[in-house]
Amino acid sequence: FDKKDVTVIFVLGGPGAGKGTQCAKLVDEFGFVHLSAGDLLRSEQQREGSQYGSLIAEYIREGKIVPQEITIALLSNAMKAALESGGATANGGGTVPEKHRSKWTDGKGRFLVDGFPRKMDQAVGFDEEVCQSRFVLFLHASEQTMLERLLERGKTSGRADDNEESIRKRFRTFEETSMPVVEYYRKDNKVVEVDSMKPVEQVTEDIRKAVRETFA
Ligand code: UP5
Ligand code: MG
Repeated sequence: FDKKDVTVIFVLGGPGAGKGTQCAKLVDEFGFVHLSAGDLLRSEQQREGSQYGSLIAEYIREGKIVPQEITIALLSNAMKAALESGGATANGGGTVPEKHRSKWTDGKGRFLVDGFPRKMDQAVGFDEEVCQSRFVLFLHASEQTMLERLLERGKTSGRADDNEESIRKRFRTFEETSMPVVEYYRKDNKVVEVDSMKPVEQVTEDIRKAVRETFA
């Protein structure tokens, strides 16, 4: 697909910051297509015949970043599929209120890319091979808050990385490897930061406000 036909917003934040939760809310409201890099990797891991299954499982358990080629290919294929099915256009992705349409490049595929890029090589690779993001939404929460959320979710999530040992490794990777990506975009004035420790509805409202201010 053509870069000009897509608008991409990256949604970043530490493990358990609420990326998936907030993306789901924004999908309802703005008709974005939500692509979670972690979800795409988990489903590739489980796909029968995948040559990357055991590699992905190992990286996720260790909280390490899967080689960028794999993740970028999964994302770019998912974007292509959404565009071809019409699922990512203004009319296909959900009901987009009239007042928001021009802001979201009407008629083009609009994507919320959740949990990506989280390493510098991914950021550069995606920019070059797929497209540049319109902006980056950064959800901030303390490690204590994120740890509590993930341990709670771990009781039922079935995620192989929702245990304290993996969570600590994910935190370390986030600080050492992913925060530099956020700082890189900050220098570009592309980051919209929101406090994600408030109740879900309040965070969503703060995101709306911040986005509105950014595009006013
Ligand atoms: N919750 C959410 N918001 C709340 C709020 N405001 N108040 C109270 N509770 C709130 O939320 C987590 C939990 O908190 C939920 O129970 C929720 O109800 C509650 P969620 O929205 O799921 O948070 P999210 O930020 O999406 O957390 P997630 O665990 O998905 O973040 P990670 O970044 O750790 O996971 P992801 O799936 O993105 O990646 C997993 C692994 O895949 C990585 O560690 C890595 O190994 C690999 N990966 C790559 O290698 N490359 C990539 O590009 C991406 C992933
Ligand atoms: Mg998530």
